[in-house]
Amino acid sequence: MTQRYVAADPYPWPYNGDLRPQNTALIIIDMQTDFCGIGGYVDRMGYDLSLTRAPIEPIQRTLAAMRERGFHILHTREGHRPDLSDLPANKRWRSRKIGAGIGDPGPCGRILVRGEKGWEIIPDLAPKDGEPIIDKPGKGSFCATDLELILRVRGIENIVLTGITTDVCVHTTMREANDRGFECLLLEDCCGATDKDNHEHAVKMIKMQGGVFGAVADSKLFVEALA
Ligand code: C5J
Repeated sequence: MTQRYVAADPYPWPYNGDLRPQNTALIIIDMQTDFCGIGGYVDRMGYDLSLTRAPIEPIQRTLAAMRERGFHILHTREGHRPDLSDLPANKRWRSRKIGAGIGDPGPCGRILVRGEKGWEIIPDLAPKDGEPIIDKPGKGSFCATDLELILRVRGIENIVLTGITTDVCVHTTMREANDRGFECLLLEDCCGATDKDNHEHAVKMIKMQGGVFGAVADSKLFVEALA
């Protein structure tokens, strides 16, 4: 086997140098209008959209490089059934408390409800035919979804994580994947949070204990390693 590594922190990734399109997936998490578009959930909560929009271009470049080389590409969307039967009462209560009630009407339709305008993935990162989209009711992409089954059926061992938000859905997904034995890499510039410090601390946490959840790199280093 030809070994291939990304110059990641705190170790060259993947740990065994087995980086191939056949065993490696890019997961793009929740790049939806609700998290990075005007009038969406994050905007309604009053956060600075430039922070959650910052990863759009780096993800576009990474996505193009990985599509070109035939890597597996998956997308996720956070959202709830229109009847809200999968929305825990405490999640709804907390979102209403901050003025952006999940399920309530807003400029982009009902907030975080499947089928609404705000719930759609932004056109800049639109999925292509054949790229699975995982609809999830929670923060982690493995909770109440068929993501693990799809990854196992495809023989995926390595996961490259991108999307928003670094400290919430991306981190939760990375932890879930790591616990299931997947070898994870987070691309720092391909993620963003509603708070800059939270983004930085979330990245730092990955690297503790020798890479407790995996490793971190930036997209330039990653794409160079694919060349
Ligand atoms: C949040 C997410 N932050 N996609 N969702 O509620 O991170």
